[in-house]
Amino acid sequence: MTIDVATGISRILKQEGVGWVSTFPVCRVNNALGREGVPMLMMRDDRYAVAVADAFSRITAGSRIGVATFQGGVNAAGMQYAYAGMAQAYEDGSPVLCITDGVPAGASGNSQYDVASAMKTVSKWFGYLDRPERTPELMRRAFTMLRSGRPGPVILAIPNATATYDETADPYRPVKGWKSAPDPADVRAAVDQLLGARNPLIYAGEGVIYACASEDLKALAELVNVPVITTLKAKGAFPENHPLFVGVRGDQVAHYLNKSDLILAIGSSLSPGRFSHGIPDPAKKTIIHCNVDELHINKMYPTAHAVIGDARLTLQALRQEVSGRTSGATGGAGRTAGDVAAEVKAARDQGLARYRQVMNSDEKPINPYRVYGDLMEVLDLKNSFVTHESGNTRDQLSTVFDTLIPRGFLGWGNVSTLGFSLAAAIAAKKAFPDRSSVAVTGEAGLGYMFGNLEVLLREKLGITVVHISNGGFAGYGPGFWGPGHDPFTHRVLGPDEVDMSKVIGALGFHTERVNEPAEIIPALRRALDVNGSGRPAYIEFICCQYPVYGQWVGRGEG
Ligand SMILES: Cc1ncc(C[n+]2csc(CCOP(=O)(O)OP(=O)(O)O)c2C)c(N)n1
Ligand SMILES: [Mg+2]
Repeated sequence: MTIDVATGISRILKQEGVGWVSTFPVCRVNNALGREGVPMLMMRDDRYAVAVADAFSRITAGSRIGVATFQGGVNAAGMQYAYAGMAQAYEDGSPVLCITDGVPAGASGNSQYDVASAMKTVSKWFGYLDRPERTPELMRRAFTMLRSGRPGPVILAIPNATATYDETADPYRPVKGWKSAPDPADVRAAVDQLLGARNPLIYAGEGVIYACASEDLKALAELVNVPVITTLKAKGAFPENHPLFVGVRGDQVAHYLNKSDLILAIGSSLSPGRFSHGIPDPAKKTIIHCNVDELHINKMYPTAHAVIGDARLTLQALRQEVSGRTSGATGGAGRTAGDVAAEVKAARDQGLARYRQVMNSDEKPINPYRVYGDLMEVLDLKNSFVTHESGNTRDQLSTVFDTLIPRGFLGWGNVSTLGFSLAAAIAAKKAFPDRSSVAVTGEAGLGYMFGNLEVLLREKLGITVVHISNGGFAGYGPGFWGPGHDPFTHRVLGPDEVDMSKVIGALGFHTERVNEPAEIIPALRRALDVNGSGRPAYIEFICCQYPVYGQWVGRGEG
């Protein structure tokens, strides 16, 4: 049967289990999506269209692929605006599918902006559908890239959505996606080193989440009795109430990174200088780098041993190798046992003491840590979603927020594009409608969100935006003063001058403005309650400008 390309793409997306597509008009496949019954979540700008789909892929660990469409072609206004979203997805390694209009045959070189070369800089793979009958082939290839290997965005440009082809000539079958297991010799070498180390540390990255390997990570850590840190993006890959969990950020994490003689990195790129830890004194440590491909091996630090393969298959192989060598006795399988858990607890207690104190603070304006502590009290941490913004909320929450399930908290941002928290909270609501979904932001993130707040009302997305309202941009560094602070670009209108709860309330959100620490919990409860009936909420907490202590270990500028 003869169909057009846009219809073919819509049907293939349905075959691939895509339940909805986020978009900002116009894109020439959109009407076919509508006709074929694929719901569209219409955002209010192209960057957010990409960001919501990107976040959906992240939150579902790639098990459900987020798809975005936006305008491209000769008039690539949408694509140029979407570029920020794609660049972020590329930098963070998110398997999102972006579909856009391609430059039609005969029009190449017409515009100043060259679509193909721009798209290639922000994608794992860029496909250009130059003949209609290649629709199934390019979609197969796209889903192969999305479901196999190192995750990253795939972009498909459609130059002629109305061109037709015979749907029966090359029938589409969904793509499974494939994994690879590591070389057994590399596994043996890694275990030799691991069991011989005095102070090994597991450094877990987001690859653990994409491989659905949290249970395997826990089992390996317990088997070898080794403490665990996770990256910001992997926050929640390891249960944060586990006795071997050191942290994501904070003095105790720095302490363990410094004292370790061996780092077993799994599912992390080990890229320092952004919002992740570098490895101090790398020449004095043995770095075992387990990764899904070779891109990150020997990057920044010399890798002593690489173990290339899927994180789950790698963790299972490491476990099997360790178990095969020992009687399986607990307490360190081949290593001197020591009281690892007691040491971790002491280091955490010491590192977290100053935060635990302010999490109970009655000071006014409210201490932001008090909001985070109360948020933990109100939420069911096994059935909720929280995310941070760029700014202090990232560094503060990643230090203290206890995450008990994978993606109970979404850490994000190798590049931390302001405003992403709203996209993440929307995607979480779409992925897990029964979970409370909360975005915690400062005023800069809020500024990016404004145009898109209408979407929550239109789509009845019951999420809560928590605003740590402190009237300023902290910049990088300790907070609102000292090195890293930018005094000339700090001040914006604060809570004394603008009542954001009135502004956003006028849109139709449930809003509150909270000055009293004792009112934090009741206000959060009311917000989550109205969310239950599909109404979004915004709570403005009038907060003090409170410092962020400590650093990402070995981070560079920016
Ligand atoms: C798109 C984008 N542009 C610039 C930045 C740099 N940046 C990071 S945080 C920040 C200001 C954050 O201020 P606010 O939201 O008030 O949070 P606070 O510093 O008070 O915690 C800026 C400009 C960024 N992360 N993303
Ligand atoms: Mg602020």
